[in-house]
Amino acid sequence: MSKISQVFHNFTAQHYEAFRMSKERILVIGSSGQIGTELVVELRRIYGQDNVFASDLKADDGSHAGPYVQLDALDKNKLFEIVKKENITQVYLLAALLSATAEKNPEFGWKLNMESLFHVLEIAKEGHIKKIYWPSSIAVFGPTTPRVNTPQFTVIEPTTVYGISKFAGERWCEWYFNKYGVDTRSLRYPGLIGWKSAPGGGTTDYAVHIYHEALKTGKYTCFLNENTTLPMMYMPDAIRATIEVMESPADRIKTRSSYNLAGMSFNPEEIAVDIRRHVPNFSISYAPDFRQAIADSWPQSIDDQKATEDWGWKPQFDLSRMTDDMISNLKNIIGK
Ligand code: NAD
Ligand code: AKB
Repeated sequence: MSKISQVFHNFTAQHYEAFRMSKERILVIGSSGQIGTELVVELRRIYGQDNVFASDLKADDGSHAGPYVQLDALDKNKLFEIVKKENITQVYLLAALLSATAEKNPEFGWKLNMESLFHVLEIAKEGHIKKIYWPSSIAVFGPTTPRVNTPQFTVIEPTTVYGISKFAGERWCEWYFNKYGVDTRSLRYPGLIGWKSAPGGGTTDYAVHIYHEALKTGKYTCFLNENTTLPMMYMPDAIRATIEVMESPADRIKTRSSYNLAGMSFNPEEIAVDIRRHVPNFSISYAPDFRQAIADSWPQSIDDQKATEDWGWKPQFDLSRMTDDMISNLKNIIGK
């Protein structure tokens, strides 16, 4: 069995050989962010370095191992130019303002999150792109949604700018699929946690910062209160889910808005207790800010049965396995 197929349990070595031979040309928009940094590496491993184009608003800092282009996702002409010039077949659109940042800049949050999606959907509708990945979020849910084991199909009344934009985006993805056959795929990610990249302005960011601070200073002040249970996922699971949903045969993707996706659920006190297995004197204090209200409007846990049934989703990391991996990798970086 190849190394890749050991990681991606859904696919065999033959699948990966087929992906490598498939001549896919992939553009990742927003590639310098928390997810893009890791996703690009994985996509390049599967499809070949030269077939995966990283792109971001940020200028090329020379750190990219493969092709990189500076691109504003709001610039449709330049986006179209790149798609045509590089024969792009798949776009992963990751550029967005996340929950906390969008709440502070609602107009621009709405503009970026919606217009960038329209540009990609329109270019796909005209037949220039075969497949689109666009992430949604647990932020689509609101205070009227059942909070425990939130079902795939339920009341959806988001109360944040970010959640409203994600919900609208889900409806547009489904509409472009139904109306024009655009092959849109999407996951409602929970809060994502990884050691390779920094989070970009969300309500769940504390669950990354806490590991860094535990190792650097032995203490952390959390902007959510101790009982705030939220759905979370370790980045290797999220990257695997993303590539699995994109590589599943089209007839297995029965939900064209966005799939619920679950990994684990915990609150700040529980993650602190788990970190103490490695850093016994770690202390946590609480100073909830405006992000508390956002977190209080989101689910505590997610029912992702549909993703399991349709394309075989299964998470691999729970809290303790994630903590072990985060701490051992961060120790190498931080030098403890
Ligand atoms: P991030 O903020 O870390 O990264 C976003 C990247 O997009 C940044 O590198 C930024 O420079 C870039 N960007 C911003 N504006 C741009 C523009 N106009 N043109 C091109 N690039 C631009 O975000 P992330 O955490 O990597 O999230 C990626 C996607 O996944 C977003 O749609 C987000 O809503 C979704 N998501 C993330 C999480 C999470 O926990 N990280 C959870 C749910 C959903
Ligand atoms: C955020 O907190 O905004 C993101 C998300 C769950 O969408 N991490």
